[in-house]
Amino acid sequence: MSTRHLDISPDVRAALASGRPVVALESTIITHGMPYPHNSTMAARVEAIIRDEGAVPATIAVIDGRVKVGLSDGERETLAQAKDAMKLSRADIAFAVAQGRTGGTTVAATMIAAHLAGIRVFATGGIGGVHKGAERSFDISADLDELARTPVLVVSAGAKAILDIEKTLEVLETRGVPVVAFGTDIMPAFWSRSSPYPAPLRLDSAADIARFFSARAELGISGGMLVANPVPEEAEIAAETMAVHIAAAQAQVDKNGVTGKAVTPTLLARILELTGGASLRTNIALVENNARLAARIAGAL
Ligand code: PSU
Ligand code: MN
Repeated sequence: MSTRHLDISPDVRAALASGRPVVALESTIITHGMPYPHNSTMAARVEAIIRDEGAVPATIAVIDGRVKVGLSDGERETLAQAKDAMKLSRADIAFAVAQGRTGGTTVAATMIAAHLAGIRVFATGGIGGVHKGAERSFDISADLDELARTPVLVVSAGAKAILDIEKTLEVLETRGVPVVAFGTDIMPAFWSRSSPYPAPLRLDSAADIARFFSARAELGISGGMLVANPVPEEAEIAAETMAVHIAAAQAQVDKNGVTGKAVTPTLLARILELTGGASLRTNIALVENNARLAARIAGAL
């Protein structure tokens, strides 16, 4: 393991050296998850929220072959406007490094870079997981494998409701990834606060989550864990409303033969259209909410 391909920003480096809390942020949500300029304002807001909570944000991306841990305002804006950015996961982050390319890092690739830099807490919107129809398509996100192997705590709003949440929970359990719902007994479903599935574990404070994470490490249990933080009530879209749009978006993806990396961004973009922008507002609200909790957990650690 070497950090020779990493550029850690001065403020992130200083925070890590002095043991102050740092929260990693992904960038596929910037390059592929939201349209410009919403992606740009979201990315800046989320960083500000983390600073307000007394932690230092470290947005992670690959720019011209360098793994950036902590972006300048200019770099963040360049990424938000980039038209040819790759979507980088475990399989291809090193490709982008070797070829001098630029890309947004998924949950999996962000975990890899965060761990290399020594960051333990990471906030995102929703993780990738087992797609609906995976029994035919075999489409299971590399995020799940990464959670099983890399010791980073990921705060999300659950698995995106475009996924098969039940199968996603099964895979996480098999791979030994704890799923902790924050302040609820029910697994949240990204745009909605609830799903038909009970949460595997529940904790009600950032300090309790930090203690759980530390206990895992002390027991020598490898890998990361997932915190599922329900979207704030005022930003929620009812699960029944979302189900209709998700089904329509999924049908279109199936009909058009969309596969691989393109599936998640295509579904998200179609759902944005179908909800007339409401899904985007909710997505932004839940990312902000996750950043706040992640900063508190990082503080508690
Ligand atoms: N959550 C969002 N928007 C996104 C993603 C998550 O609110 O764009 C991204 C994350 O980067 C996640 C990726 O890791 O989608 C999953 O992609 P795939 O299903 O192809 O593994
Ligand atoms: Mn996939």
